[in-house]
Amino acid sequence: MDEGLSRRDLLKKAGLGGAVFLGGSVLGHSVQHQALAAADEGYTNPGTVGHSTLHEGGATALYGDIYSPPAALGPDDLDGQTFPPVADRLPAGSTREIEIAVEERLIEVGNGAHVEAWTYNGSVPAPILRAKEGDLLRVHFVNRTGNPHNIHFHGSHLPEQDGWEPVPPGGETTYSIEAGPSGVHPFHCHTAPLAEHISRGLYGMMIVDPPRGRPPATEVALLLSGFTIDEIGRNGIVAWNGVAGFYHNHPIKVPVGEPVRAYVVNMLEHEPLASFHLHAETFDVYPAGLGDTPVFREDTIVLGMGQRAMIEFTLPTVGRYMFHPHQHWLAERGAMGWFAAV
Ligand SMILES: [Cu+2]
Repeated sequence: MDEGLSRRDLLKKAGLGGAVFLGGSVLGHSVQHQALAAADEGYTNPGTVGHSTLHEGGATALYGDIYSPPAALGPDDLDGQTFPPVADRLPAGSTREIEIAVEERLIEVGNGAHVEAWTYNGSVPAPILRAKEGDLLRVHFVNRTGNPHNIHFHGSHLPEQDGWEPVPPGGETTYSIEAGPSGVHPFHCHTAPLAEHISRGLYGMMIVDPPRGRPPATEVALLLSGFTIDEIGRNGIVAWNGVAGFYHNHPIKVPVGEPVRAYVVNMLEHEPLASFHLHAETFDVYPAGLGDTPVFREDTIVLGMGQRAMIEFTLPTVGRYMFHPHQHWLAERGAMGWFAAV
């Protein structure tokens, strides 16, 4: 266990040594995003105060101390999880080699809240995977822990490549999966007891692009999950992309008047249902990201465990648009966030 590593170090490490598609960047973010960040330098959420006040006895943090992000995390430190990598252009039917190692890490999921996590490639959630429909994924899996683990992908693939069989400590295997259908699919450990293996951090999302791609948009990834803090079987912290309150303190900047596409995944263990609610605007919903026409339009979608959606919207005026699960006890444990249309 690398107890000396901060969350920031881990994210950096994941960016350098995480799952790698040969010929493509996994954790890069778009040029467009960089331009937005530059245009809105110094944006802060006026409703949030630092944690030090709380430690000195003043209960001024909006949702409590551990529900704020670690003090060491800066506004850009979650970019690798927030902005999915752009799919590289390989010929149709290409093979992508992916390395995934299970490692134990002490991670900081909220301000001062540390979790003994089981991770894919050092981060929770795992680095985002991206492929094109029909690509052959060769997933080289190594278990560098003292417990059995594995990796099971949602979507369609051969049943013998389904990843439910445990890989023993020190063991390795290779899964061969044809990416598809196009959409957004979670992957997670499927070793018993499942609730523990998932709530300790073994999950992530894979975005599968249709062969001809999708229309241009600013793309955002939002994976909801939870962490055990003081009571087994209960989410002491609930977070988007693994860090409590991150998007509350650091709104996700998107361009005003331009299309936004968000991949929203629910991996929240111990809760029968979660949801995603956007304030002040509605969005088109593609359940599981399937198909190329939206199925309905909403401002709130309900997601069971493992369910996900691709949503598309345009924020018409400059301002902050709140998002959170509409189960407010989940929002208040760290899953509040904002889009900032700039
Ligand atoms: Cu596991």
